[in-house]
Amino acid sequence: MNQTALITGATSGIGKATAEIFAKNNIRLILCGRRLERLLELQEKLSTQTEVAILQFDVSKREEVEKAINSLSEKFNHIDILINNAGNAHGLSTLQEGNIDDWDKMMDINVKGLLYVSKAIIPQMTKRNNGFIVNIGSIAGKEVYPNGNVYCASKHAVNALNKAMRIDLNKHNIRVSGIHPGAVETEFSDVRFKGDTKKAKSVYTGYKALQAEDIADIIYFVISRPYHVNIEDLVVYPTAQASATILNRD
Ligand code: NDP
Ligand code: 8X3
Repeated sequence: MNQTALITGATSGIGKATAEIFAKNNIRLILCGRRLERLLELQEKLSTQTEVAILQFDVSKREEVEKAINSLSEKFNHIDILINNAGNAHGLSTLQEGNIDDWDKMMDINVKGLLYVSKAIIPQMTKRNNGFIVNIGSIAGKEVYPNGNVYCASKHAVNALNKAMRIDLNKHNIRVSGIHPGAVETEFSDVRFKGDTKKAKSVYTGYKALQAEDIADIIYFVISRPYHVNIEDLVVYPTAQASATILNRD
């Protein structure tokens, strides 16, 4: 085992599936999220395959981020791969009807959270002139769709920050990749619709949505290329989806 990855949002969906495929491939793991029980459960499960540390923190709380990352033991404090995955949509409505608390959450978690975590980890990568950052964006960062406004803005920011990292970290030999999925069947829509499971389920009915494992496979492919190969940007749709609003349902 010679690589360590820190994954934000490892308690569910894409982050959890990424932890699973990384564990299978013997990558040492630092699993992050707010839900401690889930972190402990996953740690126990994956510890049969690799070494696993957990960090419970809210990415949008700057001090929590710094404290958590500074608390890593020596064994886990050499992070080769950072997967900036934590994030969600909160609400789906026009701007004029939008909920400002939802806007704050999306900008604080999806944008500022990604920055706080990156800022805490990048210095060790620049010092070593080595490292890999994978930013999970979205098709919402490539186009704007009705009622998506602030979530789309947050993911456009992730897309911009991904490009900015490529530029700023270039002289430090650090690889940076953005992965931008379309519809993935996770807890994403439960969060967006605040626990309205019927509404959430309807997002994924009538076609085969991407599964978290599909994106995790791609993340593993991206990080396992030879070091001189950097896949900058990938947009990944389910076959049935042509854009955020064009879905070929049964
Ligand atoms: P899930 O809701 O299943 O997972 C979201 C993860 O983010 C959870 O592990 C959650 O952990 C973590 N998270 C959310 N808020 C915070 C916070 N404040 N602090 C720390 N962790 C947080 O959704 P997905 O797996 O689908 O989403 C993962 C990423 O993929 C997100 O960035 C999302 O925007 C993006 N994406 C998703 C798509 C989809 O259709 N599902 C499509 C395109 C992009 P916890 O609650 O334990 O803190
Ligand atoms: C999640 C996909 O289309 O709901 O980022 O924005 S979408």
